[in-house]
Amino acid sequence: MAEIFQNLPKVKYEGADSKNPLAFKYYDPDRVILGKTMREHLPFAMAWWHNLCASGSDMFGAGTSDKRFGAEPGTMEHAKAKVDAGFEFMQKLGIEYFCFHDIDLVPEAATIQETNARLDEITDYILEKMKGTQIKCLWGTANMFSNPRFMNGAGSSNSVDVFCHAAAQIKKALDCTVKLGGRGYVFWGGREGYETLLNTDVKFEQENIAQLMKMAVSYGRSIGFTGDFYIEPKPKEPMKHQYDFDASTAIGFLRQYGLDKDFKMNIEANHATLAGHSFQHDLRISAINGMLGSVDANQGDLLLGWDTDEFPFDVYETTLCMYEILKAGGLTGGLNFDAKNRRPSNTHEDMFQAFVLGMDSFALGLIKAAALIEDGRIDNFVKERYASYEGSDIGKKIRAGSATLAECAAIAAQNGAPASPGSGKQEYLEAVMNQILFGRA
Ligand code: XUL
Ligand code: CO
Repeated sequence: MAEIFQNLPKVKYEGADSKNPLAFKYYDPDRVILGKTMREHLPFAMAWWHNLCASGSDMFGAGTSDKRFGAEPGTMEHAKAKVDAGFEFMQKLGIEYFCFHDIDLVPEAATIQETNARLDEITDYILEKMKGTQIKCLWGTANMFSNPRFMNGAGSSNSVDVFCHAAAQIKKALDCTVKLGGRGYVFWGGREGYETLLNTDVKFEQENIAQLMKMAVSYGRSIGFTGDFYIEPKPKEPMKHQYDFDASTAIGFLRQYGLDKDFKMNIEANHATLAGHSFQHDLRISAINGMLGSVDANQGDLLLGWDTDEFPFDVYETTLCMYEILKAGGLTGGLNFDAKNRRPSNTHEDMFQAFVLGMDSFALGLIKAAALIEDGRIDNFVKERYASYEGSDIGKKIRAGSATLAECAAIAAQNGAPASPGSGKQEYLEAVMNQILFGRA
């Protein structure tokens, strides 16, 4: 097999003093942090779509980067060249997982049968490539948003024919995910929403989305899929309003329709910020509900109102993300770089450097999150902040769910005006964060 990324070496850990742009400064896969190796803490994944398919085109101009990998786009030869490129890329970066949509793998054909035959061929090819490597599938999904048939949604479409087409795609994408040993299966409802309520029956649409998910669970389990299904919340873009607005909304939806045992969240940083939350917020909401499954690890630009899918460089954010993940006991999924190079960063070397940046940002975030936990000042402060509950009989009863309103009222009357609940000490805690992050200057 001819080398595709010639002159781009295997990326190694060289340490924080290295100035080699193609070396890791912080990601040292075998380094042990809080009892596990960095490799175990950080199951990094490559997104097939951004890394191997997207050439940087936008609504104002054509692509700027060459993703032909020596073959003509739109052919099966190109589909295989992308597999070759992807595997060489992952092996050179030491990435152990990949994520895909059905039509990232092969060009869609005129009929379902023909597209499925192409998917059979390419997944055979991928399976062959996986042999003798550490590379595994993190999750698969069906693209139910690009083709014009999905203009009014997939599960939420007004057309039953479109609904059935979506079902066919999910069925095959699940087959492919199971064949490749995927840990998870994602639903991102890009077109599951509305532009105007004037033409939309929200209840009808949400019930249909739930039905489609139930069918997927029942089919997936019938073919031996034991992993998690994920909802990836996003509030808007491409639709004006998307039903899976944020983690809270998606969790409520799953519970309403009895899907919460089979589904978890796939939280994407830039989706959380589009919903007006921090990344940490949606991670925390998922974790406290036992539904933090996987993460799409990217970063948005808060000056822009859309999904920029940047490679993460903000270590404050990666630290808070890894803090949530460590506190939740780790991920059953992984950290998928649903991220793309900026359009002017258009060389193959830029693809490598983007992953070096992303992986190092998360490695540093992990190191710093572990340091925050070991330092203990933040945890102790939070524990102390709620101590009045543990420290009183009525507090214990409230926590146990056995107190009544009348009892609380009697205690309030007996105690008189409450003492100050105490300072929130936000500035002190932010200073602790900075001290842990930057240490000695
Ligand atoms: C879109 C997005 C998707 C999902 C998979 O914003 O994040 O790429 O991750 O469909
Ligand atoms: Co995503």
